[in-house]
Amino acid sequence: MSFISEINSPADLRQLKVEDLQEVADEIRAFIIDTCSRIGGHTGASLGAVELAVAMHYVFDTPNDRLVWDVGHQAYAHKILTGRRDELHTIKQPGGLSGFLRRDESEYDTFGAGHASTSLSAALGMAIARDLKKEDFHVCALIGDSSLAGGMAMEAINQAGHLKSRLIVVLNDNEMSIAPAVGALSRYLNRIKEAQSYQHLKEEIGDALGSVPGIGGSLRRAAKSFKDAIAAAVLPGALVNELGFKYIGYVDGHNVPMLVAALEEAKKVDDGPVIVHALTTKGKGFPNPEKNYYAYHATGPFDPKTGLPYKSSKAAAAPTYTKVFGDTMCQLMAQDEKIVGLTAAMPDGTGIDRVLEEFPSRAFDVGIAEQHAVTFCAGMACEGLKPVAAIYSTFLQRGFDQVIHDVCLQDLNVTFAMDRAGIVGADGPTHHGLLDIAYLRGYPNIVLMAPKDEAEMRDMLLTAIEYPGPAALRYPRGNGVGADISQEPKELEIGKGEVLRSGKDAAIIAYGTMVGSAMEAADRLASDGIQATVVNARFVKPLDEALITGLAGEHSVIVTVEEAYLAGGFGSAVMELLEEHGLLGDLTLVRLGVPDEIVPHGNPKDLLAGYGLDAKGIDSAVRRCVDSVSGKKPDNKRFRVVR
Ligand SMILES: Cc1ncc(C[n+]2csc(CCOP(=O)(O)OP(=O)(O)O)c2C)c(N)n1
Repeated sequence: MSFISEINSPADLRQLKVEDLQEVADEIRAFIIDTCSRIGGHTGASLGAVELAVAMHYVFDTPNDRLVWDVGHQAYAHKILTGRRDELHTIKQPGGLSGFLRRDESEYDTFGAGHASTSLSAALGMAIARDLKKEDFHVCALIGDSSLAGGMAMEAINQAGHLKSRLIVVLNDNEMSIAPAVGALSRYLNRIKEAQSYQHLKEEIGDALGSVPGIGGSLRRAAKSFKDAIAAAVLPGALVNELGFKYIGYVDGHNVPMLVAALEEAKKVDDGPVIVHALTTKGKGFPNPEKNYYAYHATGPFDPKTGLPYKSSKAAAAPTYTKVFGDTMCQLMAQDEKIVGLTAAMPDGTGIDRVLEEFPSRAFDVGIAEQHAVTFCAGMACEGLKPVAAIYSTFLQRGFDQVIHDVCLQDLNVTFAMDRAGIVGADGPTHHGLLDIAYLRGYPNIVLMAPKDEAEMRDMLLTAIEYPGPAALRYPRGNGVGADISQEPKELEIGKGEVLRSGKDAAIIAYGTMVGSAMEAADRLASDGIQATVVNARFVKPLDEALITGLAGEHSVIVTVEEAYLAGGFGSAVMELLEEHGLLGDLTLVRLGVPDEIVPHGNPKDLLAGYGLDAKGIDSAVRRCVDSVSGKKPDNKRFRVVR
């Protein structure tokens, strides 16, 4: 490591000669492979952007010039170059570096991200602020080819071309999203590449035709005009120039001197936005000859020599919720041809990959386009289909207005399968799915539910599909609890909870993932003579009104538990219901959930325990309330007690 051990900031990098930069990139690549082989991470995405990071920090005077990375998952080389080399081994680890970019982590992280397609809007905002303040620096956004197809990026391109502000966009084109890139834009980018190759060939072909004896001249003229028409249709000019962008490219995105030259050219464009089209290979240098594109995007720990993942020594766990969802979709789609399945660029993450394979005409990957995905489903529902949109809880935030305006307002039969609901772990604040209850609960028509285990998830999926209006189910990342999933899915009665055990001292009403912990807490309490009722709420909308008001009549302590933000969440819904019925008077109501703070990345179990969202935490909350009510110990105000 002759170069990178000496690079503690981009200023150090800029001391080097251009000829040395390829070596710097090679060292960084080796460093990333070594680090990720031990701890995993966004290995492939970051390996593909090493040379881009080196060239950008070399050409631009960072942090004075602003670099904006889209998503930020591919920016490990950027972290290494900006003073975080020695901490890279902590990336995504509890207390360690974020897996994405954060303004509070480094002055070089000019804009925080984690969700896709935001970079162009943010960069354009910075460029306009610069112009208004009459300052002078470059703003350069790096965006992947799939994120470029996201609605926000398209909207930003539209405005950037119109404003004519100085802005540099580097397109990191690897023809990949997490899965292979989809959509017409991706085809268009390929056609640009083909057209450019054609430009190089054109003269040669023309010469060859011209040499045909007798008719060569006219053949050549005809071919030239025909081919020029094709070229005009596909060269970047047709889209990019018309929209006010200059175009530089394409360039080999793994050739640092070439990238440096292209970016230097881009810096000279002072009358509007310019796009530098760099071709890269995702997972460049990854030590596995077998191309596995999912593994290339992000990996767990792997053998740095073979690239093969280390085998887990853990006993075979229950299947993941994701897998059970995908399998159940296939089962239900085989029985009902009106059901269609959809993902927004997360086929493997949502289990829709199997659906795409088995039902290619009734399954869609729309790309990074959650807003479109929701309204696309609404349209299909208008025509009598039963669309199921499998979108992570955090990414459905993008489609909020579409859920409200296009689906709920029109009471359409669309099912939202929200994977990764709750605390997701290493991906952290941008990816935790803690808000969906709050953002979906406030509008009429939608049914909201959460299963206690993977078997109930199958029932809920069928229930949601058969419900004639909008319905959403939330379920967590990771393995199920090992429930028996051999039974056929059955429809559940909408708005009916399930009493799992009865006790006189307190009632614990749990939603989704928290049901298991509530049952465990009840066992612990029972061993000390405290008898708790445990309810699996199943639905937050509509709530089981009869059951919950009944519980309030029979218990002086009610504890609600949810893996979500408290504000606007499940407990709030229960509190509102009790308030409407005038039942809060003598009741001690405690809501357990996530308080009003940013939840960091970390081990989900530990994070949940920290918020008292495990058996121990629920046990101690109930115990304190029961003691306080019985006058044994005064309440210490740790809980929000409503009297
Ligand atoms: C709104 C949103 N939807 C989905 C994702 C999940 N996601 C993270 S990276 C990624 C692929 C991005 O592809 P591209 O922009 O081409 O960059 P690459 O990873 O190929 O460098 C996806 C779909 C996300 N981060 N944000």
